[in-house]
Amino acid sequence: GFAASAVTERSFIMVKPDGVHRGLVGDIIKRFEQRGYKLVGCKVLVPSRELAAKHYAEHDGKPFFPKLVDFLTSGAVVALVFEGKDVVKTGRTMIGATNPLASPPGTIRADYGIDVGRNIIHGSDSVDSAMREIALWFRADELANYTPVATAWIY
Ligand code: ABT
Ligand code: MG
Repeated sequence: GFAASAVTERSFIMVKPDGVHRGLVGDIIKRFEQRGYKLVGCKVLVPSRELAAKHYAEHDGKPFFPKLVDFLTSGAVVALVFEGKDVVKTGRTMIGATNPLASPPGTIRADYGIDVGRNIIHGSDSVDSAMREIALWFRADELANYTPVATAWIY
């Protein structure tokens, strides 16, 4: 309704090196903006192996882990934080399945990818993961607190 609600759920979204090299950054940000999500963090960096390994700590020891770290550190990524209602779950729905070939049409991975090792984008898989990942990739003073004028038309 017309009362501005305070929806503070946040997700960590990252355009992976393949997405940056292919020029998909603008399109990915646009999809989240147009859905109604608020961009509160944004930076471009080439991740260190230490940062990549911490990000994917849940996969440490699995056979694909070294290649995964190689891939994530192979170029620039764009680290993003989006905020808004149900952004963690809805972000995962917008992103699609881990394997782009199994991802439904209209999802980011299906629209741009065909390989599980080049799946363009990361999104936090739970609110707890989001908090861990945001703290890993951003300092508190790198996140912006503001109320967009359009909020009353989204909520
Ligand atoms: P992320 O958003 O990158 O975490 O992907 P998602 O949560 O959809 O899938 P998970 B299971 O977390 O995969 C992490 C990365 O590992 C790659 N992967 C995964 C493989 O290469 N082989 C595998 O068998 C599995 C399970 C895919 C994911 N990203 N990349 N690049
Ligand atoms: Mg994951």
